[in-house]
Amino acid sequence: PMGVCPSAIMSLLRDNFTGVLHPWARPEVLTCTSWGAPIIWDGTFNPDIAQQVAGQQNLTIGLTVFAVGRYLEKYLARFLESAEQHFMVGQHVVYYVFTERPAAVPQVALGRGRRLRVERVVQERRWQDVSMARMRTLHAALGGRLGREAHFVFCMDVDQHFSNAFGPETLADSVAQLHAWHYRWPRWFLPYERDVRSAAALSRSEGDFYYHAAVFGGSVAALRRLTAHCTRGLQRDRALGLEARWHDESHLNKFFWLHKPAKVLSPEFCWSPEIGWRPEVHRPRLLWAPKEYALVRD
Ligand code: 2GW
Ligand code: MN
Repeated sequence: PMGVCPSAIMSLLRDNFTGVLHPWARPEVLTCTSWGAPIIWDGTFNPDIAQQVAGQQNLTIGLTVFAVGRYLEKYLARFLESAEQHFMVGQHVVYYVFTERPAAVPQVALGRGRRLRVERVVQERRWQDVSMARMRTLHAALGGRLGREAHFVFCMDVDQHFSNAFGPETLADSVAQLHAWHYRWPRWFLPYERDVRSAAALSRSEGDFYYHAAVFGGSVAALRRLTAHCTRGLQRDRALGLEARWHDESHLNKFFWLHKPAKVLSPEFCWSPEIGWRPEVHRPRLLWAPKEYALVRD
C-alpha cells in the first residue's frame, strides 16, 4: 500500500507539529497508516515549519536514556554529544540520564536552554531486567519532576548516536518508531510475542507494524498510559513465570496495537548501518551502534 490517503490530509490539518506538507513527495513508501497517522519520511515534512510552530509554543522536550553498567562508558558520551548537535536544536531540552553511578556520567557541554538531570537507579542483575525495569522507572519519572517540566518526552536506547536533525516534526501525542530490520515484512512473520498466556501476545492476524523500543515518545499523559500498560504486562508475565520474546519491546508492540500511535517515524529515524544501503533511506537521524552481544551480554 503506497501513496496518500485522505485521512493523511485530515491529520495534517489537525496536527500542529507535523510540518508534514508533502506526503506525496515519497510515492515509493507508505506515508500514512490505515488509521490516518502520518508516517514521516525524509522530504515529507518541512523542518523549518515544525521548528517555528514548536518555538511559538515554548515547549520543553524531555529525552530519557538509561546507562547502566558497561553501557555508561561505552555509549553515553557519544549519545549525549550527538544529541547536542541534532536533537531538538532550538527548543528547550531536558535530558534525564538514569544510571546506578551518577558520578561517572560524562561532562557534556550543553547549549542554551538545555539541561541534564541524573537519576539514580539500582542495577538489575540480568540484562533483560535492566531493559524491562525501564518501563517502571519511566512511569515514576513521568509522574514526578520530568512530567512537570516537559511537555513531550522521547525515551531512547543509549547504544546509538544522532547523525542528522531529529527535530519537532517528530512530536505528537504518541510516537512509534518503525523497526529498521522489520519494516518490509508481512505481519504474520513479525517477531511479536505469540504465547497466548503472555500479556504481550498478538495473534498471526494482529499487529500493524513492528515497532522498535529504542525510540518512543509522546505527551506526558500518553506516555504515562504507555508505561503503566507495559509495567502491568511485564509484572503479570513475571508472576506466571513468563518473559516475552523481546522483553519490554513486546509489551510496547502490544500497547501500540491496542492504542494506535498518532505519528510513526520511518526507519530513517533509527537506522542500522549493518542493513546496508537501501534506496528509501535518505538521511538517517539515529544510527545504531554495532551489536556486540558477545562482549556485553552474559
Ligand atoms: C542490555 C543487553 C545486554 C547487556 C547489557 C544491556 C544493558 C542495557 C546494559 O548493560 N545497560 C543498560 O543501560 N542497558 C539499557 O537498556 C540501555 O539504555 C540500552 O540501550 C537498553 C536496551 O538494551 P540494548 O540496547 O542492549 O538492547 P537492544 O538494542 O537489543 O534493544 C531492543 O530490545 C530490548 C529488549 O530486549 C529493548 O526493548 C530495547 O529498547 C530495544 O531497542
Ligand atoms: Mn539498543
